[in-house]
Amino acid sequence: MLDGFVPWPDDLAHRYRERGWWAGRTLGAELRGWARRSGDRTALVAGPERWSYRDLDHRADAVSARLAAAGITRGDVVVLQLDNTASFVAVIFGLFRLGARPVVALPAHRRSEIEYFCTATGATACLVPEPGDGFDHRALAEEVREVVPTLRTVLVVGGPAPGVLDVGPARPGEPAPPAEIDDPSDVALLLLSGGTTGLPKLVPRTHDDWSYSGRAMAETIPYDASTVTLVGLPIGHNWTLTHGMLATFHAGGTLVVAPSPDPEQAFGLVERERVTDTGLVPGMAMLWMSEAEWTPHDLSSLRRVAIGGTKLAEEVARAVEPALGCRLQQMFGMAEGLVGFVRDDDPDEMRVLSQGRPISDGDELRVVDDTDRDVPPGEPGELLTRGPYTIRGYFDAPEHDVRAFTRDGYYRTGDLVRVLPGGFVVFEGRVKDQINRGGEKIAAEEVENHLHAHPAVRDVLVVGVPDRVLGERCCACVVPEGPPPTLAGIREFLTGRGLAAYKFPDLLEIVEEFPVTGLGKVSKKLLAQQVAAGGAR
Ligand code: J2J
Repeated sequence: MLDGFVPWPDDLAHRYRERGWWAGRTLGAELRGWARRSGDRTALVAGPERWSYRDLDHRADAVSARLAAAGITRGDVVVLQLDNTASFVAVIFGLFRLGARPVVALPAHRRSEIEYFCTATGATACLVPEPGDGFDHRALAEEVREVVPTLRTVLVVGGPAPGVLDVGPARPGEPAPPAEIDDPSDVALLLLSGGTTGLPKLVPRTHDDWSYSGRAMAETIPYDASTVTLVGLPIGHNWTLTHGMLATFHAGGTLVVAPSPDPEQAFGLVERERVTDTGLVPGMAMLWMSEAEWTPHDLSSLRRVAIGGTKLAEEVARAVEPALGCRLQQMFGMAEGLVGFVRDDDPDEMRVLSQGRPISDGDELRVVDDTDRDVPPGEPGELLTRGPYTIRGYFDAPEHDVRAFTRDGYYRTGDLVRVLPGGFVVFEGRVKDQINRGGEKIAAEEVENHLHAHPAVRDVLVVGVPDRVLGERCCACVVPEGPPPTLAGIREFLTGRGLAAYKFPDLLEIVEEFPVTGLGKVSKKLLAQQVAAGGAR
């Protein structure tokens, strides 16, 4: 078992197994089962690659053997920073088989994040993409290796070439893969939390619980062997990995991986592969809707478009079905676990107004006020949740867990919601110190900590500003020290600090001081309101 993992209490674990939610199979074993069941069917399409379930199964074994030959062993933590490719899928299943746990990083992450993931977990290896998107991930990982003693191995993932981790099937004479791990209650991978603190927290997910989340999605949406899902958002997000990859494989469908969800890339694939399902953040859904009007591509295979990650405005929600000619599937979720969506046959008003209902009978939801008392039904409050695929603690973060979980194990989501009759959840806002920029989550404190080191910054607060397309943009409100910094200067400074660019402020407000509440406490809420109203000066 991974040190720093908080298991479910025995009685609940027992219940989850008894109900069949935890199937008792590792993800490596699941893949073997899928290959037995759907061997020749197409599991995966990505760029020039088109793999059957059997191909994927063989490649996962070959990758497991090659990782072992490169010195990566069971129990190791490995930072996986790959883009949307077939290789990603072969490698993650290779790691599952080997029992090495990936920290699923995003290609956008830079030194600040990668170094932290390695240090926090004692990672022994970084797996990076071949150069191609104008950034040298290998050089970055090598830099990190200089300063993180546990990090022994940096491997580029790609084709058969010296020093590159090949994802092709085993060649004659190659060593057999090591024995496969067989404990489904162990941690399979570490996802990244949206974060509310200076350093992002890691989310340990077990084979049992994570696999179940994908299976529960496949069963409730429902997906079947005719399902063809398209993943265009970064594949390293829990959403794309579960609603896209795992749920599709559980159903025996086909996963199509696109480099981006942009209509220019995606529409041709929808037509060619007869895509039935995809997931989009609201801003991208709006782009799909406007491009769908004149595209020469045939989108008629689409059955539903799942939209989530950040709140979908009601007027956009109402326009989705006429514009795209398929079902709107509002969806919510979190790397920590709980996922919900509206079903195809839910009442129209709920499909438009709510973000859906949980996928499992095992999901327990409470809505509470700021003293942790349940609010009356239908009233807004903070959403707390626990269940068969919601973590009981972050990785190695006992002090943070005291705040992030209740004593009886509910995760405090930081989301303000109302739960309507029928269990439909409506997202109303947030109590957590986070900016949701088009579905990408930014912990304000993380950016503030970096900006505190800027010589022209005496004090800084980072707040979200409403935005029609992204939902929110990121605004740095700076009390300057001497001549005020510029936005370009701040962004350059953060580049130098090795922060991922999606966290950079979009806006800069120079202020003399921050607004305070009646009790004299600095108020981010007031500051955000002032900025939104057209300036905080
Ligand atoms: C408002 N806020 C939402 C929605 C998520 C499926 C779907 C999404 C995620 C995800 C995921 C929202 N309306 N429809 O992991 O499996 C905000 C909430 C939530 C946070 C989690 C999945 N859907 N959110 O977005 O870990 O604030 O997961 O707590 O990135 O996104 O973010 P993340």
